Amino acid sequence: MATFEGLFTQSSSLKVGIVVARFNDLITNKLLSGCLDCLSRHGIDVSANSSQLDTAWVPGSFELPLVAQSFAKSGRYQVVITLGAVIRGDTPHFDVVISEASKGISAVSRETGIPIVFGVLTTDNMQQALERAGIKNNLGWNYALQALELGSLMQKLG
Ligand code: INI
Repeated sequence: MATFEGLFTQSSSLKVGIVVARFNDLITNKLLSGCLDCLSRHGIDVSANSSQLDTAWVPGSFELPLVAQSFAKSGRYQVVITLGAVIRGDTPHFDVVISEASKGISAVSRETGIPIVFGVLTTDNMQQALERAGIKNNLGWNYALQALELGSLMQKLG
């Protein structure tokens, strides 16, 4: 019987792509900094001239799947992280954006076989988003951990 588990200690063999939405960038910048902090503390070079990490900015969460697809198809990355913040407003726009982002990201991940972490906060208001982006906890950190685990697991599965 084989048991496959991702490790958090094999980061030297990983190249990570991060796609970040600029919409609500008060939140997404905080998610990104939590993400980079976690990657760095697990041995990923996050410096400006790093060969282990690339970052792309898109206008909003709706565009995350397209650029995640480009990253995933490139063959350069073992894992991709998407970061966004979709905050409920007075119109149904919220539902359209989060639905397209979530369906698109999972479709791209399955089509390409590259793990793509769904790091899109979905909250009723800005206070909830701030709490998850650093006031209480920075989920960017968790998204990076999930990326390390999945990248390592997929390498083991070959
Ligand atoms: N994009 C977000 O990332 N979060 C939101 O809360 C949001 N809302 O609510 O409108 C949002 N809209 C922009 C959208 O993602 C696209 O960038 C835009 O529609 C252009 O395609």
